[in-house]
Order: sequence, then C-alpha cells, then structure tokens
Amino acid sequence: MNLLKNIFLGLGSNKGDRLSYIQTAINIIDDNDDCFVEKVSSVYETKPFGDTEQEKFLNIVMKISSVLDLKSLFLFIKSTEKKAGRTQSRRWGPREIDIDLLYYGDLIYSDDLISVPHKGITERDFVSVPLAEIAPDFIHPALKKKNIDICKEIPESYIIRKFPGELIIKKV
Ligand code: PH2
Ligand code: MG
Ligand code: MG
Repeated sequence: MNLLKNIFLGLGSNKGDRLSYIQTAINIIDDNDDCFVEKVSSVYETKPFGDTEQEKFLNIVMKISSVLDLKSLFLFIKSTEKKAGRTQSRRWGPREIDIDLLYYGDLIYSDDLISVPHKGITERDFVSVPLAEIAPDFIHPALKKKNIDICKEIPESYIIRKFPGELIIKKV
C-alpha cells in the first residue's frame, strides 16, 4: 500500500464550542487506521470571510499521511464532518465544523466535487498562515511557490490572534 505524506487539511468552526468541534474532528481522523496525523498548527481566531455577518471562526491546519486515494479521503473527510457534529448549513453560513482538503501531495486535480490544491490557499490568510507555520518549505504544486512565500502575498488579513488552548494528537 502506498502511503502519501504531504496531505494538508484546513479545519474551521464558528458555531458552539469551536475548539471542541475541532478536537473531535482531529480525534476521528487520528482514530482512522488509514490516516496518520503528523502535525497540527496553532489555533487562530479569525474574522469571517465571505458572509461577514456571523461569529468569528477558529481555524487550524493539520498535516496527515494516508493510504487513502483522493476520492476515498474526500469521502472520509465529509463523513468526519457529520460524525463530529456538523448540521446542515447554507453555503458560507455558520458551521460547527468544516474540513477542507488543501493539498493532496503534489497532485493537481479538479472536478465538480474536489479541487486540489484548494483555491483558498492563495486567498485566505487563515489557511496560508497556519500552512506556513507547519510546512514553510512545502511547494504549491501549481504555483511552484513555498507556503512561506504564499502567505506573504495575501492582500487581506482575517487573523485576529492566536487562540489559547492546546489540541491533542493521540496516536503519535
Ligand atoms: N470558512 C468559510 C467561510 N468563511 N471565514 C473564516 N474566517 N474561516 C473559515 O474557515 C471560513 C470563513 C466557508 O467554509
Ligand atoms: Mg471551508
Ligand atoms: Mg468545506
């Protein structure tokens, strides 16, 4: 079986006990025998992007490795959102937990459902800054730029502060 190493996920929550929803999602991913949590970034409290009339988010990025192919991983992420307590929410609306696939190694791929690298990487500092924190030298496969350089080029800032509180990785 082929273990793919540089998989990055972006997690966000702006409803209920935000940190606890993020920790629950990390635990579910950690508990999957096909996924290995390698690193988790600091927690960032962020202003809402898009629909600005909603609560502040907590955002993190995590690095995992996995034997799951792209589509299986995507389905697992969607099921993890549900299992962690995501209720229906409109596009851009408040959500208990959102998990986005940011990079699947060096793969460049897009269809109706999945797009990697995620477009938010170059538009949202709450994605690019935590990415640069845990993987500064990882190179965006399409732009051929390092995370650390991408995060310097984001025009608008949504990050308010680092949020106190530790996230726990169990398996390592
Ligand atoms: N996610 C959204 C919409 N807006 N804003 C912030 N700050 N953080 C998010 O994770 C976020 C958002 C849709 O997924
Ligand atoms: Mg999102
Ligand atoms: Mg999403």
